[in-house]
Amino acid sequence: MNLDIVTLFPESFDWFRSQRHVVNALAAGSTLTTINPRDHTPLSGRQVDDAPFGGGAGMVLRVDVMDAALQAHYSVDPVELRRRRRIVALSPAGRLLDEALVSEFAGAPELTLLCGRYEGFDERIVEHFASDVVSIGRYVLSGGELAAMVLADAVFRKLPGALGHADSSIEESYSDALDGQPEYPQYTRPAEYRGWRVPDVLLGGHHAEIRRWRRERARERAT
Ligand code: 6GU
Repeated sequence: MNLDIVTLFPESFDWFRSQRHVVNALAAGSTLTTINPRDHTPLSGRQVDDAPFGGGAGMVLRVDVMDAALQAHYSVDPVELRRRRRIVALSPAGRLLDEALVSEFAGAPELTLLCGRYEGFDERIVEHFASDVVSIGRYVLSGGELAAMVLADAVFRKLPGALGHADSSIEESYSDALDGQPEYPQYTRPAEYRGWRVPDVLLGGHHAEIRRWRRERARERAT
């Protein structure tokens, strides 16, 4: 996966880049590249945003600046670019991200995420440069960076090798339906805490019984 993120705050991805599953994915050949529109703006004073036409609070990321940034990085007209790769604009007004959409993105060889800031993007960025508009929930964040990290985290953990050997060896006991997440309750030591006991079946070592118990608990949770 070659993941590019267009952001005015590339340093906000430093922590994300250090996460183990991301480190593993990068070691296995994936890439994570940030592109800062400020480095490519045709405007003076490294300007990237402007006041909204019609008035209102906040600033809007300019379409000419996004055009220049994409053009500079990909050496192709962004209008053409979105026919060649998924260009995802992160916006609270977008399609809700779910596991199916994550899987779709994880299956793409290349992905570009556009982070808006301030009051968001000039709508022409979304209309003419983006192939998808995605939201991570019905609430408003102050920028697309956190949403991009949520999307990137969910995508990277699906890539082969991202979760490492230890995790893949226990994959069989995990549900396909939830993409590697156990849907049954998990417990660890201590076996009893403040009188709260771990279910006996999990302490017994009878693997067939444990499997059955987990299947039943998973079924309960699904309903
Ligand atoms: Cl993708 N962006 C912003 N700014 N806020 C959001 C969001 C995205 N998804 C939910 N809230």
